[in-house]
Amino acid sequence: MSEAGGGRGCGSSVPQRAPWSLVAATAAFCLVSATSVWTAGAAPMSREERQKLGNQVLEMFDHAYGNYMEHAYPADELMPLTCRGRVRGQEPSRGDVDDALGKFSLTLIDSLDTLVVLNKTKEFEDAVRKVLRDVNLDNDVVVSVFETNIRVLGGLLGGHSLAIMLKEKGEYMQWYNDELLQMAKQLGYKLLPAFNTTSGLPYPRINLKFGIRKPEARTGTETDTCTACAGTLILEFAALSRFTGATIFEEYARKALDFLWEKRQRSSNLVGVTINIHTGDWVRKDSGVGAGIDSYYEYLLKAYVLLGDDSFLERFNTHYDAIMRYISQPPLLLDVHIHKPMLNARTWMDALLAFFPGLQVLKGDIRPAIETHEMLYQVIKKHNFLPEAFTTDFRVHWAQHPLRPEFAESTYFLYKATGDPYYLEVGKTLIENLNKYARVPCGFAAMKDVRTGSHEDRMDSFFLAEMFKYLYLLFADKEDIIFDIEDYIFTTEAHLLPLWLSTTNQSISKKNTTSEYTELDDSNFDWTCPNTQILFPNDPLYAQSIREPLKNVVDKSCPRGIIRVREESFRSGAKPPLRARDFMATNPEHLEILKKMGAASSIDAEDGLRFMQEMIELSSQQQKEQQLPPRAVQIVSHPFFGRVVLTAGPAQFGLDLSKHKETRGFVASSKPYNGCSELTNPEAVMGKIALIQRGQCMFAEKARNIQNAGAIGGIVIDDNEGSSSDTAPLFQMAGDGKDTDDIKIPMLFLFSKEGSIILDAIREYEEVEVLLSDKAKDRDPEMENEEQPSSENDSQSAEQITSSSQEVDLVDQESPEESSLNSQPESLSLADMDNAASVSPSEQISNPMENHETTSLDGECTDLDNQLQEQSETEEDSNPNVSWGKKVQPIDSILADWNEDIEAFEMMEKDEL
Ligand code: DMJ
Repeated sequence: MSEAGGGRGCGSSVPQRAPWSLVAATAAFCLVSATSVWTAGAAPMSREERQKLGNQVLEMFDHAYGNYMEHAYPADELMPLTCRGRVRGQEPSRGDVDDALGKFSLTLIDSLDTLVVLNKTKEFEDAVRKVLRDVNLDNDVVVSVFETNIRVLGGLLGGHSLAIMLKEKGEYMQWYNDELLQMAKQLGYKLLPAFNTTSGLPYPRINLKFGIRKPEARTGTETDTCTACAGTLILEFAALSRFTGATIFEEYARKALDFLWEKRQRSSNLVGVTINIHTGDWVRKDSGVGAGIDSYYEYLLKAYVLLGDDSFLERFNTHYDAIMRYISQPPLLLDVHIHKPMLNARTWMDALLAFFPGLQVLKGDIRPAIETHEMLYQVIKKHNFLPEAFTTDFRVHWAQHPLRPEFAESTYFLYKATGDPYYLEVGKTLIENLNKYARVPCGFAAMKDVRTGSHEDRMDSFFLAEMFKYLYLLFADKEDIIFDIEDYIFTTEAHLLPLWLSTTNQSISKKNTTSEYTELDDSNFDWTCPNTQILFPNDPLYAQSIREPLKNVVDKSCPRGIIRVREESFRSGAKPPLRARDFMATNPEHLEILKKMGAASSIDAEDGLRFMQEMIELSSQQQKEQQLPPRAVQIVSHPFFGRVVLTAGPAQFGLDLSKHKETRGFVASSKPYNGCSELTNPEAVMGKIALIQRGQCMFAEKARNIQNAGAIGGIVIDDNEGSSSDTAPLFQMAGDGKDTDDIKIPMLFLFSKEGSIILDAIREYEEVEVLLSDKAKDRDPEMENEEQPSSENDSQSAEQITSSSQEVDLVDQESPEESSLNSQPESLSLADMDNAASVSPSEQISNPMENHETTSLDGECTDLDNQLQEQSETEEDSNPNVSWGKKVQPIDSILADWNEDIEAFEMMEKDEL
């Protein structure tokens, strides 16, 4: 494998072709790729086994891509549960997530270079022809500038990069004449009006047809954008400029980056999550490496690799130093305040930060990469996937998982850097989990709730752009790929850009930029690469020794306070500060402490700030924990075999599925369908699970009627057409205000969209069997034994592959926290109150304010926690930037700070990733 080459201090002078031409985005830019030197630790994986896994990835890609092309194309995305295309405007809006959809066959464009990496050259050629024939970039639709850049512009450029590579090889794409590049240029010009701000930061959204200014544009009034949104353009825009010679794109992207750099918080060198595009003021002053900022950092380092411009590396190193000083609390990465970087801003982490270990590998900082990756892997082992957000004590904070690729990306980079076969085993687990829990007959479905295993009718384009690439490359040998992957760099969407661009059309570099990098003292910057002999000092067990102490980090972790605790005052005998979780409004001593906070000294002010933050976090955590634990309706009969899991709401009466075993049975529609009177078809529902339509009488009445007819359970389907758990909050079906003890059968509620999946299945297959439970069960042989031996299509052959890969016992893997969660009285979250008001009086829902319980935060502390605690003490003691806490602030400014922080917290709670 190749060595890092080029650049300052990395062993050789600037090479002829590209500063990092041997670096390869596929391996650590500063590391010798170590795949061949590994001799001990995790058992090596044979070539045969790696090939088998690589083939499995190919088959999975075919299943995802084939179903998209067959059932969704030319729509932007596949809806894998209903097996059709997602067309914006035809489905209920999902908010910001829909801004990626521009009616431009997003998944096809995002998949282009994946086809070549996976050696599907013929399919690539067909796909390029389809893009050129069918895709229209001039639709009257408002799209996200960031998403359009990374997925569509990046997809077209990645496609072009590999098209010219193939053409040069002389076999495929001989007809190709830069058509994808022309489309990319057209799109680039469409995005440029977004940069028409005094700051040079782009508007977050643009209308593809009307731009920003025109009244028809329906956009252009936004004032804020996220840092990643403004700072993740340089690779695509510079590539476009260098491919075409049109310098304007690179100039605009550089200007936006320069502005962000200017606006960094000068004492911490951190950036906030959102910024005002006109004034440059930070709107959200919390700072992490995940949602909202992530790829800004990624693009600084990769811009240096691709463009060879030192200023990007200087900036990256400055930020990286700040990240490692404040945000990195190994193995955690926790958001902090940019002005008060020793204050953690959250008690949870988001799934997007899983890319960071991969970036650390590219930087050459392997130890923390191994640590964070291992922590994330432990979370995955607990929940099968990385939940969108999880707390510092590793409980689920947001339970969705839209098949994000970041963890696979980091796994790949770590494998390339360490050669440790452990990472191959990690990849194997990812493959198994995808097949076991996310695979559905028509593609792969996002997880709606990793705790119940329920699905969402969603397969994002990044799943094809990134996940399959990284998984395939993880198991591939050099000869398995038809070109040298190390000649390219991965964009944040894993699109490939050739490193030779660094020496093409260079004249625009630094033109019109305001970079101040020359003024910086670069004595702290890493200009040299870590020596792998020191990192792995003849010790192939190096990576393992870093992982070992973290093996039980998730299971045995202790809750961590949201603010690193100021320990020195305890040591000097002072009373420990009042913590929000201990506060009692009836305790006069507590009230006295509260009064003092913020008034007397900076220490009290610090306690006050912590207390307020904790209160907000605690209350939000409590709300979350009391949110309704959803139930699952799992279709277990052919051809679903347990693969489709629908999110259902429970009832306040009847059999409680969280306490009892699941109920399994065939479904039958009741007559009358509303179930409001004695059933006229008792013979049809006897011993089955009755389907009843919502409305016209109380839920309990429906339940009694179907129970009297002999049903063993009931599913109420919403009569409000188009409703879905994707867009409406779940609620629990209330009783009728009387004694409902007579109702013994389980009752679940499905919104109309989920209900129609069952009704469609009945129409197609007649006999449909479902499992009602609180958590989807792993497929068991019983679910499988009806499977057709002769596979007629991709999905069936795919089922066979997965069924042979693992059969798992029906073990309930519920964690103690989850079981306490599930056993809590069910109630709506406060956020659901508005919606509750619209529920008809006959179908009341429970009062969220009743049964308000606090989940215990106590837990057994591990050595690691103590170590972490000690580490934070040390950091704080030695950190020169903690001086903010040592000044006495006037009360007004403290209160203003409090308000600012409270607002920031409130906004964070509303976050969408
Ligand atoms: C991708 O679209 C890109 O990786 C982006 O930078 C953020 N994450 C999504 C996938 O999770």
